[in-house]
Amino acid sequence: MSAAMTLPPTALDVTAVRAQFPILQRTIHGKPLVYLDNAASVQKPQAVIDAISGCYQQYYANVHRGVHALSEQSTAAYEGARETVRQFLNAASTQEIIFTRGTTEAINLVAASFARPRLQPDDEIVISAIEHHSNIVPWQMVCQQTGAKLRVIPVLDNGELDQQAFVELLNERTRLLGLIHVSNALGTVNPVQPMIAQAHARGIPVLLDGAQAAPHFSLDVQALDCDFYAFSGHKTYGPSGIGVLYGKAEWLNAMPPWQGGGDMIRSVTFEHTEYAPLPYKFEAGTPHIAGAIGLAAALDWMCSTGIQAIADHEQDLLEYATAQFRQIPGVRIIGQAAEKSGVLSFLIDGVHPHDIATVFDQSGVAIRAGHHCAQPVMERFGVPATARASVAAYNTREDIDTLVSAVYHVKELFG
Ligand code: 7TS
Repeated sequence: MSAAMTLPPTALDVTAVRAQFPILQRTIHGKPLVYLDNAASVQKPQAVIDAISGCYQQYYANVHRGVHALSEQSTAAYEGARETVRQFLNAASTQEIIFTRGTTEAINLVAASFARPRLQPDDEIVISAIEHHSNIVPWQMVCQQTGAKLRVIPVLDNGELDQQAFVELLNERTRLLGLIHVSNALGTVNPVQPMIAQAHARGIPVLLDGAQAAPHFSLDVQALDCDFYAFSGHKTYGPSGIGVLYGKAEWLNAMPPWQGGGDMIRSVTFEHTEYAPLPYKFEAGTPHIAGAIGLAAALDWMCSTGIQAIADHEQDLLEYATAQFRQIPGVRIIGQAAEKSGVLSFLIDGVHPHDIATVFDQSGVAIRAGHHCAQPVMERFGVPATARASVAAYNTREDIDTLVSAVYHVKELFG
């Protein structure tokens, strides 16, 4: 292949993208599927489906164990997947890439192994008012166990974090900043780079929840200089049950293992166990082998499709949808940050979001309605739930037109 052919395209060929997703051929209630629930989970391209079935059909065996050919091939593919993730995040070393079940498990690992042993009573963990529950509850649990306190950066009416309040929250007792990179409920893109710099200026390490950023952005953990970064495979066109924790080697080396078992040891006697080096120290037991291989295929798919091209296309769809929603009487958009990605959360006067989603479904339009595992965000904006449309590479302006028609249909039905 020539160098020119390996360069990612600058603009997205959406027709070609759509042709790679078999599920988009489906009809729902007799209507073509318009899948706009991508923030919950994204559909999978054929390349990912093939990578997973290829693993099981051609070379599957347990990893890091056998000397037989299949185990060696399987191990090479699994470790190759780790290298693909390293490149995707631009981490310095594969030692810093831990495979987990997803974002949730990655954050729980940091809470249990990094925060819990370090926290003293009255120490503080700072998070924001727009976190997903998976970046709230693990810290609450660790606070209960240690006597530390959770402090929360408030959110402004437009969905942006209050930066002045953020700076004032940081103090000599702050032990960690845990921050959502992109909000799943509002779409807000947080200004993580200056916020990390502010925290680091006070010696405070930072964890980023990248579950909603990894599907949309080109990431560089070294440029961000974050201490930990978490994301999920199923939101980046890969399988569910696999995700990633990136951690700086200096922290990971200093942290005790999280779970004990096979694969995370160098030697075991009843008196003493020597742990394996990074990253294996944090991967006890047989991992999700085909999941890691599928995730690598997904990240390869994103890179070859062009992450910037995907991002530009999604931004166009979001702006196209937002402009139309603003024109519809009785429709209110929740989350109007200057910088947004992927997500349009909204309400229709007098209609419960669950009814919106149910009527949409009859038109073949899949969205999510509810609190989006971000109940404090709902409380802050004084709503029990929102309806949420979220875009991916394969969505089109026609999908948005169908969405807008569905909104008018709901208004007619409930008007
Ligand atoms: N963090 C954010 C920002 C998320 O959006 C999600 C999932 C998670 C963490 C948890 O990821 P998991 O893969 O470990 O479950 N968000 C959503 C959502 O918005 N709708 O369904 C799942």
